[in-house]
Amino acid sequence: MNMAFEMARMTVGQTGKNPAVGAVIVKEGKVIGMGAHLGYGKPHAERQALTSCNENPQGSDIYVTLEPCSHYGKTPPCTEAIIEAGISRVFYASKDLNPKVSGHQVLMDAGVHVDHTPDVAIDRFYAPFFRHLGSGRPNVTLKCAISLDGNLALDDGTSTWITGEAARSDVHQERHLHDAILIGGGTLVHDDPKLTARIDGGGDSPVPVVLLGHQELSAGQLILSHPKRPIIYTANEANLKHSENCDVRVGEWTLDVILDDLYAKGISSLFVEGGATVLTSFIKQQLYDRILIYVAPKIFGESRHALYREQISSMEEVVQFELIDVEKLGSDLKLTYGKA
Ligand code: AOF
Ligand code: ZN
Repeated sequence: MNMAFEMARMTVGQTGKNPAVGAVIVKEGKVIGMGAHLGYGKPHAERQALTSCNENPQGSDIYVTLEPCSHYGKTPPCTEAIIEAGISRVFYASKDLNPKVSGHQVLMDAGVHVDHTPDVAIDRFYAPFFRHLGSGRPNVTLKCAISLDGNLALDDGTSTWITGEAARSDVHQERHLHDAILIGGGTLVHDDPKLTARIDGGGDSPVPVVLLGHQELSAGQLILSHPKRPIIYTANEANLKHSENCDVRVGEWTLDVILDDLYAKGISSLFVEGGATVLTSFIKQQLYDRILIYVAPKIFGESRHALYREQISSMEEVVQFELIDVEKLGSDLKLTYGKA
């Protein structure tokens, strides 16, 4: 199961709305096949593992991180493949809360020995999958880098190199793990960001999403050479001239509707990189699952660039998060929060 879990972990960020799943087939104490679900619409982990078998899987055991599926989706049911292959015993870690899936029962009915062996770490691993499956919206991670005194920039707006190397590579790792990355028009114009994931060995860049409002996208912007086709939400029809390179969505957009729209396009996880106006809207509307705050050991002094752009005049209005994790990255801190 550990091997299966390792494969599932390696494929996070590349399966879209589907869960990352790993499977290992063992016969007479020997690993004879292994596989992972490598992409949305692609064969499931169990079928990948069966395809890779170097001997007849008849009478073998399969270890899967998630309950095998029993429905016709984009692929036929894994239960069928398991039964046809003559596998004797199925061990799975997390129950699939997808209402279409009842692999446990189907396998048992076919006379296969099925063992649900729950594992806290694997259940935690699937929590984001079950969350977006239930909500019908992408999981949202907000990210910002701040000074010790809580500012996103110096008073003159300078914000480059707030955090160090380790924190910056961690951000690229996070980008790699998300399906899409969202910024506001201000950040686009001010920073002209690439929005790619640059990690050792490459990285799978998230789909860039820009909330452009009434602003106009200019032809020289780096985002236009992004490996994935950008999605632009705008109220300005002039942006339709970029339709060849971007998915230009003209209308009066609210964040809820944008999240529904992104989910319909297959985005299951969204990384929001700012700026402050965008972050504030997501926080104010409670549209987030996690907030990552990278804190640099620097004082920016008095500045108009606070993380949250709303006046708070009483303790009742204070925004409260729940601390999930603290990590030291070089001389910076990575604070992970959830909703309180
Ligand atoms: C598994 N193994 O590797 C995956 C499973 O549309 P489909 O056919 O790809 O089915 C997607 C659903 O199947 C997904 O929502 C989840 O419940 C299950 N995914 N199941 O046994 C896998 N990826
Ligand atoms: Zn399946």
